[in-house]
Amino acid sequence: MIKPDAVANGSIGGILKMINEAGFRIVAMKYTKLSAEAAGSFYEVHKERPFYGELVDYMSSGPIVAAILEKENAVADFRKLIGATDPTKAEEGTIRKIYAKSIAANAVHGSDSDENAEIEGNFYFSGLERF
Ligand code: IDP
Ligand code: MG
Repeated sequence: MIKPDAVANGSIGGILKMINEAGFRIVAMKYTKLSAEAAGSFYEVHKERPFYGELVDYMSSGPIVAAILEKENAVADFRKLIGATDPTKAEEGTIRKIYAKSIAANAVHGSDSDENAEIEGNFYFSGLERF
């Protein structure tokens, strides 16, 4: 996902360029907006964490870009491309280092396992929306 802060400040193109240049294939993509309920459900695994309410408010605050990306070793390679959750700790040249504003508004989401990538892909896309 490209998160609301990055969409709002015109970073969609720059982020997609980095994703393309890193060798990911786009299987599905959409520009959409999460309701608070949908954001709460997407981030259900974090519901006990202190920032959950803030995260749900933020993720439903404006449009996002959702995509399914394909590549050999995609989960690990995408986490490497986006960098650490906290942009002040992200490596130079990573998407979050370049585009993220804060630990909460950190520009992009990446799945943390193949299993969650499957779940999160199904959250946004039906089979007919994948190419
Ligand atoms: P990740 O996105 O790097 O996998 P997670 O720990 O899974 O990081 O947290 C999910 C999202 O919750 C983060 O991307 C960020 O938007 C938000 N978040 C994480 N830690 C904090 C925090 O300490 N304060 C506010 N928001 C946070
Ligand atoms: Mg995570």
